[in-house]
Amino acid sequence: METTLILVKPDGVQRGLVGEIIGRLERKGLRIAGLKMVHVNEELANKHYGEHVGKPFFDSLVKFITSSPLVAMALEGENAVEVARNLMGSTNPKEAAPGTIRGDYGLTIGMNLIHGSDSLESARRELSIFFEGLEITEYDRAIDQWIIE
Ligand code: DAT
Ligand code: MG
Repeated sequence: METTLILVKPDGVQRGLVGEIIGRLERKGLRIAGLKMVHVNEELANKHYGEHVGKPFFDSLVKFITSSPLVAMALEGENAVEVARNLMGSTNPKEAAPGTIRGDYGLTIGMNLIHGSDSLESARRELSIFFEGLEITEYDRAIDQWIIE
């Protein structure tokens, strides 16, 4: 079972799309293992987006992600990393398929509503940035017998 880090970015929170976005991931069958609102500061943003340091869009990315609170979520399930990425859609909402979160709600690349870890390794690193041990919870859901073979 994988756990991935999802962020409903500041634009998603400001636009009142938190419930819609989390609902889509939840209805897919993924389990919420941790959830909180965070106003990210510059230090945390630099850590989270470390791989993008030096890229032309880095400064505006940090400005955006620190501009207003976001909702951070640890999401668990079989192939959770890939499944969540598929539900999100391509990075640029202009190219994201209809039916995906970015495809349905986004217009420009700078405001693409959602972050999802791109690999298990990134997920482990990013989850440790946003969550401490007890904030990620193990529990059984009765419904899982109807979701997981
Ligand atoms: P993703 O969020 O799909 O994993 P990424 O890790 O390549 O995409 O980039 C992180 C974020 O940075 C992305 O969600 C939006 C922003 N970004 C990426 N490429 C960009 C570009 N060419 N111009 C402006 N913003 C960009
Ligand atoms: Mg990425």
